[in-house]
Amino acid sequence: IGISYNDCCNGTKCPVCTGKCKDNLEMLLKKAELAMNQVKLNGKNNFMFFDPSMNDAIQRTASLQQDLKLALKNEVLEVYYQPKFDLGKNRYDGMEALIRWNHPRQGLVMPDIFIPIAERTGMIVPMTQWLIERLAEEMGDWLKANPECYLSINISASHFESPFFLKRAYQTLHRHGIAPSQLTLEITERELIDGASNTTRKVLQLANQYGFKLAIDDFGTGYNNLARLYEFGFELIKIDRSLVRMAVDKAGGDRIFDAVLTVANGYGAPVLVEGVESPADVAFVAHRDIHSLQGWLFSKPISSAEFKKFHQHHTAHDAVRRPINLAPTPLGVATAFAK
Ligand code: G
Ligand code: G
Ligand code: MN
Repeated sequence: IGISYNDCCNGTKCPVCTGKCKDNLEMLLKKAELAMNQVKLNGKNNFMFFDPSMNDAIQRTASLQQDLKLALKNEVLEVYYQPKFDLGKNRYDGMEALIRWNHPRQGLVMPDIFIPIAERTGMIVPMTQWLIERLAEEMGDWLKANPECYLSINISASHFESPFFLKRAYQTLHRHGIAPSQLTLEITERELIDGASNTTRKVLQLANQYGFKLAIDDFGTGYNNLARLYEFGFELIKIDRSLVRMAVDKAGGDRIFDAVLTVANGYGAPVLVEGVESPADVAFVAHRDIHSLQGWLFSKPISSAEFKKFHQHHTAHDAVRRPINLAPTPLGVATAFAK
């Protein structure tokens, strides 16, 4: 519900009133609608009073929305890739694709801003289709040369309403000669909150049938029904970076981390820890039952051109397979706790 009210005294009570500030009915309804839209943006099921700042916010979103439509059409979005480091193999073996938008006037716009817009406007599914096409072009050679490596993309609940995207994804990969098992779909624990719904279950089953792998993203932050998550059968569980921060930076945080890790391990799937930023973080995860790591210590998300250099560097240092951007190198540590 959005609420606007006519606070003009209409010249009867207020000494400064000009009588011109009285809104007409149309204006009042418009303001109520803006307030209601704001409620929807904040997660529905609430009410809000109109505030003049809403005009600006709505206008900004509307213009971003227009620009995003053009960006998708003109293919000016970019894909960045962030490596995942496998501790057992002692090398990186996966890359997470993350979309970036280089806006002509605003500069780099991050997905936290534009993904919600894409979701509300139905652009998210075409965007994912575009993304998979781009991945196949940019990373196809690497995937084919390294069958044990994989790419992952992020999927949100709005994809569950258009399961057709799975078929398109399969066809795109097939056309490029890439195995579907080399694509992992990451879904945040939060997005699975309505996991009871048949739609979610069916779409995830379908994804499995096409041969894609499934991962739970941001594990430990979604308040999910743990028994229900078990039914989905995920192949990778990614522990949210906030838990590592807490474990390393806050007294007693390690106990919570360990409790979450125990639950994650309980599903029987490999566990990845996100947001590994420093040697102290590596030291913390060492000797715990963790399969792979992702974070700035290994590499920030990089463009496909940078990835080529990254890959060459790794191939050149094949014997040690030392992650780049690593100073001081935790190689000793990584080797020490490689299973
Ligand atoms: O690195 P980064 O700021 O890109 O990512 C911020 C958030 O945006 C992450 O939670 C990530 O999962 C999400 N994100 C990035 N790219 C995509 C995408 O292609 N699709 C969806 N649904 N989310 C994405
Ligand atoms: O939610 P998801 O796991 O898809 O998010 C990936 C997000 O995490 C991206 O925004 C990416 O830029 C960010 N990220 C990746 N590695 C690190 C890290 O080591 N530290 C922090 N703070 N963020 C990271
Ligand atoms: Mn992710």
